Amino acid sequence: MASRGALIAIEGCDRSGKSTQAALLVQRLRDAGVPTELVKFPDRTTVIGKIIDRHLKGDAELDDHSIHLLFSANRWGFKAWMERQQRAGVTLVLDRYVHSGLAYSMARGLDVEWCRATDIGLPHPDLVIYLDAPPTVAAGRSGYGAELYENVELQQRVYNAFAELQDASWVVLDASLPPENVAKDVLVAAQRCVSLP
Ligand code: DGP
Repeated sequence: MASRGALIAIEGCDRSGKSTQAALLVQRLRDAGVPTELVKFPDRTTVIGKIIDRHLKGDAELDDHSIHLLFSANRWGFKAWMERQQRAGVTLVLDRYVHSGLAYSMARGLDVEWCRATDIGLPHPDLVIYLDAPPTVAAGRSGYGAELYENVELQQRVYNAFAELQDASWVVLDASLPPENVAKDVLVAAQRCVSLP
């Protein structure tokens, strides 16, 4: 029987380089023969994900508690699939996960314990890699400002919330460095829970 696949969450503020790093990590693990899948949250293709997408594009106004619940529900929609993959020995690299759910809702002023409750029961990440990019660095990157939460004031609050959520188990990387350097450190960190041949 295959040994259980790992769950690696890559977290950070908008434009901190998560999607680039998540894709690179998936590629490097696959190249090393580790069965790996990428999961991006929010997944905008599901029924709930489509509502989230409209909200982020300013096309569907939802209050902060409702949107928090929808982001959480979007993750719940993948619980059974994630568990099946892990049981089959597939490692999952998550581009955002439950800590994004907390940080963005905290930044909008919601109670952290209320927010945490909605994700209780989802699979726990084996590793959280946090890409630390101060909002002023991220704001200079291409495409910034296209969606609802992409403004420096809110991103500063998200950044502060991530700082509050961090614990000693997180691997915190300086995301203002060139992507190749960050990628090397991401791969080293991943080896805490994935053994490479
Ligand atoms: P992304 O597709 O990774 O750029 O995420 C879209 C936006 O949604 C981004 O501004 C971060 C925000 N976001 C991601 N996950 C969550 C979540 O679980 N809760 C809330 N409130 N916002 C989230």
